[in-house]
Amino acid sequence: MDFIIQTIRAKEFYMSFVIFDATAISNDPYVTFLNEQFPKRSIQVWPDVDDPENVDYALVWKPPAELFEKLPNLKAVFNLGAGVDALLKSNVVPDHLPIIRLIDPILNQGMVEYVTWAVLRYHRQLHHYDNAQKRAEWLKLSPTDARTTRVGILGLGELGQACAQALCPFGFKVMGWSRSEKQVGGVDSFYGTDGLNVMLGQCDMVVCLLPLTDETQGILNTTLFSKLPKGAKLIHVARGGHMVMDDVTQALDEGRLEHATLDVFPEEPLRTDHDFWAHPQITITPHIASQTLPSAAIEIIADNARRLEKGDKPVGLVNRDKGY
Ligand code: NDP
Ligand code: OXD
Repeated sequence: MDFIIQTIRAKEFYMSFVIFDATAISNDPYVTFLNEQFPKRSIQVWPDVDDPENVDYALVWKPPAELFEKLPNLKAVFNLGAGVDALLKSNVVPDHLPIIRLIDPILNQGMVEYVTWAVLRYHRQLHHYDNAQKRAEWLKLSPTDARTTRVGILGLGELGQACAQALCPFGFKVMGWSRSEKQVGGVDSFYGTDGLNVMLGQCDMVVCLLPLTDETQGILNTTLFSKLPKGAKLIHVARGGHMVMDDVTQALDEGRLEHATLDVFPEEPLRTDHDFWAHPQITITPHIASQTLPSAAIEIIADNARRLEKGDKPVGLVNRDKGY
């Protein structure tokens, strides 16, 4: 046993990491927390890499192709976020390398906070009170009943399930749609095309938490909106590519959608002259529904790196065929 532990420690001693987050203000926090986890190991920030042949693990968000061309002996790639659509689409990661996405309770918590805020805001009609305040109008609306308010979540994975479970205690009727059937306490599970149609017909609010894949690209379109009860609300926190923007505008104009809370857009940042910014029935946030927290992410990645060194399966291994 001592020998095994010593072998693992010895292997860890040689573990070497490269970090690159294209959107981070600074990669320093990742370096600091990784150093705490693996003191004295080689931790470098791309492109300043002294010994490219010896790098074992890359921690990346939107990396350049060159990174993979110049690091020939990588053992695995850690995605510094939950969604791997950009990484898979860029096709830069060699086929033989495992990609591990971020499954992190702190990321779940961030999404739970955002989705709960958006659902409660609609439930308590605060979007109407926000607009009334702008008109200096003392508007008093009839109260709504959580027990008759139905929330449907597209994507009942890590984030979708966490949000569904957080909404149940408020008394909402919570439903979720996924590829496979789920057993989540208090949540009605729907799957397949038929399941989607049945669920949509009952959604006063629909939350999108699907991964962006060939199958889900453009799913938030006129066809989907036409299946919702009139006046439904949309909370979109997945990826911009799910949403057909003109169809959102049309659904709002026709009253199919009453309001939309949008965190993600096909082109980010959203153009400053885009109509959505001033639309009275749209709330915009700049892709912040849940952001990777370096301290938390590094704990998860370090645990996974140790698993890989021991020959164990990491948590969050991406299925490239499925695209998530
Ligand atoms: P998961 O992979 O854990 O869950 C994805 C869910 O979507 C699963 O339930 C899966 O079904 C379902 N699904 C996938 N494809 C289909 C399909 N064709 N039909 C029906 N259901 C489908 O992902 P996460 O919950 O971790 O993350 C979801 C997405 O959230 C990420 O991909 C990312 O785009 C987005 N995100 C956005 C953030 C933001 O700040 N706005 C932050 C973090 C993530 P099954 O379980 O049956 O496979
Ligand atoms: C993610 C994101 O996928 O921040 O983690 O969008």
